[in-house]
Amino acid sequence: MKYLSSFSNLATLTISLISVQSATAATLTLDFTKLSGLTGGSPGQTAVFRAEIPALNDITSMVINDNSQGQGGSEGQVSGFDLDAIKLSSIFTNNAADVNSIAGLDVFDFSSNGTVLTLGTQRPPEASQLFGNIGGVINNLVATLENFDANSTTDPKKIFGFVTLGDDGKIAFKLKSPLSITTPLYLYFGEVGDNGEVATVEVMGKHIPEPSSVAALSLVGIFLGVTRSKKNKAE
Ligand SMILES: [Ca+2]
Ligand SMILES: [Ca+2]
Ligand SMILES: [Ca+2]
Repeated sequence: MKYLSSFSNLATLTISLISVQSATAATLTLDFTKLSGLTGGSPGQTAVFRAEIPALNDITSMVINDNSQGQGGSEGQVSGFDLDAIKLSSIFTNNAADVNSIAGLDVFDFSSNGTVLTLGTQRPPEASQLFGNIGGVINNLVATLENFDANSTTDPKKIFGFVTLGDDGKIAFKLKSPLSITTPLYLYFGEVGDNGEVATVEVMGKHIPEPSSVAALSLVGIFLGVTRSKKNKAE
């Protein structure tokens, strides 16, 4: 009976140590790479960037922040980063021309339920509003964030297919449901015009412990469990 009791304590302790470790929340700033070539509508001049998302638990949101420092691109309604589309995929590509045809995960909701747009500022001369939103909410009939299809122009008859964040603006994507990644995935996003505007990308999730750290924690748990059971016997 005593043996069974000690074993049960040990198992409980080991599991609780692991769950404490796996619950470590993190906001990761991702590094990204510019793909070869361009894509988009007509004219199609969307530069595509790829970031690798490491293994994470319960990813709830991603944020794209304009980091152009007021440089690059044009002014007025297209000031700052011009987001054509965003896609999360298990497929790796180096070619912007491929990004529309690779399969994407169904994780984004481009309505106001799944996006929070924080508009930045316009460079003068200012327009009535930044492009691709209505009153600070994404107008996805115009932005089409599921498609790398932007017409890279400020011609009012042709401008289409993206949302402009403004200088220091940002857009947060709340995923449809928390996502766990056990093998790395690729996040692709497009900047209309390929004209020097840049962004930072953040992912909010929880670290998955490395297999080696789980093993180490199990050993710590066993050691503590044995020490504790010896102490209990002495009492
Ligand atoms: Ca711009
Ligand atoms: Ca688009
Ligand atoms: Ca641009």
